[in-house]
Amino acid sequence: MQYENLLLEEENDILIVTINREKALNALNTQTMLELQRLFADDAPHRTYLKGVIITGAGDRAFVAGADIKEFLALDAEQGAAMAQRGQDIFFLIERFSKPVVAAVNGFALGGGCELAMACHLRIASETARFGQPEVNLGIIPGYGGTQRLIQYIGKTKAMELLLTADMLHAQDALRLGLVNDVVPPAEVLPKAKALIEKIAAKGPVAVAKVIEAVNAFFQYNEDGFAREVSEFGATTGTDDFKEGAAAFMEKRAPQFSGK
Ligand code: CO8
Repeated sequence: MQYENLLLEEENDILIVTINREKALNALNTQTMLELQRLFADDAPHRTYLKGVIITGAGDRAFVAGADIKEFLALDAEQGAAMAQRGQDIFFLIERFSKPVVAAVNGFALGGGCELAMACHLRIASETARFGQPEVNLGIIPGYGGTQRLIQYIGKTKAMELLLTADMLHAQDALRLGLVNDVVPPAEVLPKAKALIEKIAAKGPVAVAKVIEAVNAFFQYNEDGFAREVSEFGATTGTDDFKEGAAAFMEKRAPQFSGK
């Protein structure tokens, strides 16, 4: 299969997927999301020999700096909700993949980027990584599962603070809070992610798949929360606040929100 925005390479039966839009800090545009969908729905499941998958970002600045803000400027509420639903469905494919999926977080993991990392089973962060859900800066809320998975990983207290303030976490704080599995120097991120997958590859493959299913099942009661996130995301995309927040980002200025 052909991919434009994903670089795929296999090394020792580990699939390394690089989100390759370095100039836009690897922001997830529609094409990239479609390619992630194709990869996890139609391609990777047929590579039955794989030990696991690593997802990382091109360059040394960003894992993924979010959904591509330039693409969703003109969305109305209905289109916004539909886009959030599609994104959630794609991230569920990753979360439910039967082999371990490790995020190798090499820089900013913001908004949809933090949500992508959280949909992976494990996260190895570079010392330079930064995590956050800055959507409120734009006048919207997370739409790819961030309001649900952030609570699952770090608890309601800190999740509420990060979602409301848009503050970013340094890698060591992400480790302390349980958002990531390990923090290593930048050059060690990929080797560490590979070593983790190699370790798991020595275990029983059926058992590994069943652990993933069983752990995911613990959170099923939260699925209403995901649906609520979709509808609330849709509601925020239709607002003047979002138009102003997104315009301010593009014009590199502070937003003046009207609350409408
Ligand atoms: N989308 C599009 N372009 C982006 C994004 C993004 N999320 N992030 C960065 N870029 C672009 C910048 O516009 C800039 O492009 P250009 O060179 O053409 O001006 C380039 O990448 C480099 O960025 P900066 O110049 O801003 O680099 P800095 O080092 O000054 O800042 C930051 C780095 C702090 C990461 C900054 O780029 C930033 O704040 N980015 C936006 C982060 C953000 O708000 N992310 C959340 C987006 S919303 C989201 O993810 C919602 C998910 C759910 C969506 C549901 C369906 C629609």
